[in-house]
Amino acid sequence: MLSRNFFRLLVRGAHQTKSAVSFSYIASRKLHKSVCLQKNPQVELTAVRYPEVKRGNYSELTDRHIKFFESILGKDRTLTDPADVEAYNVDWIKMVRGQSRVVLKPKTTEEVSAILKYCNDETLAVCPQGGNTGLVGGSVPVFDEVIISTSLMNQIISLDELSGVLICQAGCVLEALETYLSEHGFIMPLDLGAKGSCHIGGNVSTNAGGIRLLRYGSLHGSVLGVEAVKANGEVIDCLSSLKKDNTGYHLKHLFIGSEGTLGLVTKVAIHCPPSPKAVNVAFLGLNSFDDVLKTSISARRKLGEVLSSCEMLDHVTLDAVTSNLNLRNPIGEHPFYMLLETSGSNGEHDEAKLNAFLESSMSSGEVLDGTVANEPSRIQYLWQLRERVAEGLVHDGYVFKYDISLPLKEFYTIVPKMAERLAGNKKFLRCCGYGHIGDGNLHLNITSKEFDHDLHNLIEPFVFEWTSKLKGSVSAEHGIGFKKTKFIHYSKSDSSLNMMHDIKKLLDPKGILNPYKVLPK
Ligand code: FAD
Ligand code: 2HG
Ligand code: ZN
Repeated sequence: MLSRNFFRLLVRGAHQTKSAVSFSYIASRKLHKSVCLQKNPQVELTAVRYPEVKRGNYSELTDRHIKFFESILGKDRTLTDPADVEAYNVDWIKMVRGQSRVVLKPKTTEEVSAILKYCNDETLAVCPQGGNTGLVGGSVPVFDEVIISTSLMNQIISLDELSGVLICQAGCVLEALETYLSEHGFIMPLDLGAKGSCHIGGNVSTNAGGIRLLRYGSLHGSVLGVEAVKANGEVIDCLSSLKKDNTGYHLKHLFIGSEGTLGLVTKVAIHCPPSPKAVNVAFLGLNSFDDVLKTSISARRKLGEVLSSCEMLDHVTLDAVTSNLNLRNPIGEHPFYMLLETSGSNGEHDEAKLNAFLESSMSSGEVLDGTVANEPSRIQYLWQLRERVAEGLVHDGYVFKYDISLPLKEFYTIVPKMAERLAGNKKFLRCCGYGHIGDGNLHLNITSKEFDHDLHNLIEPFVFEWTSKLKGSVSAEHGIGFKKTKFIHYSKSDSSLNMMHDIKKLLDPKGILNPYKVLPK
C-alpha cells in the first residue's frame, strides 16, 4: 500500500520538454568572506596554532622585491596595504591565517611567468590563490608567502559549439562560466556550492568533485588540457582540446589535483555537456541509513542514465540549514533525507521513470515522504537545502571538516561513533554526516563555538585511522592542503609518496610553490 504522502511525490505534468532548462537559475551567491572576517577578526595565526610547522629557508620580502612586482603589474595590481591583503590571508572557514605582505594580480600567462621566474631566482615562496573557497587550508599562506591571485585572469577564450570544448583563463568564476555556457546550450561538467566564488583554476588544482560528478565523472576526464607555469617561469603548454590524445605522458594530470604545488594553472580546456532539457529534483525523508543505502542503490538501477545527483543528509545536518539559515524543511521531520536529481533530454520519459522509482520506493517503505520539483525556482529551493550546508554549519562557530571516501556498507557508521566519542566535551556542539552518497563520499562535520585543541585531539587522528582501516581515502574531494599533510600516509603508500617527492623536486627544485602543503615532511 502507498503511503498517504505519496501524492506529494508524483511529478505532476508541466514537464519541460519544450524549452531547455537553464541551469543559471541556481543561486548566484558569492560567498561572503569579508563579512565573516569582520565578525571575527581574531582568526589565530597558523604559525601560532600549529607551532610544529617551521618556516622554510626562503627569502624575506623586501622593498626591492615589491618594486620589481610593481614594474610588471603596476601599483594597483600589487597589493601591499595590510587592510587589502588581510582577506587573502584567511581561508573561508577561518581555520588558518597566514602573514603574507603582498598579493599579486596578474592578468596574463606572461605576467605569471615573469613573477614566478623572479620568485624562483630570489627564493621567495609563493601561494597560488583562486577564489579562496578551499576547505583544507591550501589557498592561503602559512607564513609570509607571496600570494598570486588569479582573480583578474578571467577571460573566456573560446567555445567550440560543435565539440562543446570551452577554453578559458584560470580565474574565471565557475558560475560565470555556467551562465555563459547556458546561453549557448551547454553546462559545466561540475557544480558545487562555492560556484559563485571559486575559480576554474582552483577547481582543476583541487580536482573538485561536487554534485555532478556522479553523472559527468571527475575533472581528470572532462579537463582536456591545461596551460601551467612551472616554478622557474617556464610555460607548459598542455592545452589540448581533443577528447582523445594518446601521445606520450599525460602531463595535464600532474596539474589536476596538485593544489598549486607543481605549477600555477593559467588556462583550462574543458569538455562541456549539452544542457539537459528536463530536470527533476526529489527531496525525500527516510527512516534509517539502511534505507538511504537501499534507495541510492535502487536509484542507480532504476533511474539509470537520467540520474544526475544522489545526495544524503542526516537530520542534524538539515537542522544546521533550517535553524542557522532560516530555510524551511519542505517535508516532515525524518532521521535522514535524500536529494535526487534527474536530468535528461525527454521530460516525459524522465518523469515516468522517476514516478515509477518513487512508487516502488514508497511501497517498499524505504522512502517515507517527499516532494518533487520540476520548475526552476522550486528546484533551486530544494537544492539550497543541500548546497548551503557548509554555510549553515559555519554559523555554529568553528567547523572540523572531513571529506572521506568509504565503502558504502560503512558509509555512515563513523557519524554516531564520533558523536558518542565527543559527547563528554563541553565545547562540542554538533556532529553530522552528509554528502555525495552516489560517489561514496561522506562529509563528516563537527562544530564547536570556537577552535579547541582537546576536541581536535579527540577527532584526529581517530577519523583517519578509522578511514584507513576501512581502506577508504582521507580526502575524497577537498584535497590535502595544509590540514592533512600529516595524514596523507593513511591513504598513500610509501612508494607513491616517494614518487610524489621526486616529481616535486623535478618541477620545483627550490620548493617555492605552495610550501607546507600536500607533501608530508
Ligand atoms: P582556492 O581555494 O583559492 O585554492 C584551492 C587550492 O588550489 C590551493 O591549494 C591553491 O593554492 C590552489 N590553486 C588555486 N588556483 C590555482 C591555480 N590557478 N593554479 C595552481 N594552484 C591553484 N569542493 C568540492 O570538491 N566539492 C564540493 O562540493 C565543494 N563544495 C563547497 C561548498 C562551499 C560552500 C565551499 C566554501 C567550498 C566547497 N568546496 C567543494 C571546496 C572548494 O570550493 C573547492 O576546493 C574549489 O575547487 C576551490 O576553488 P578556489 O578557486 O576557491 O581555489
Ligand atoms: C559539499 O559537498 C562540499 O557541500 C562541502 O564539499 C563539504 O562542508 C563540507 O564539509
Ligand atoms: Zn562535497
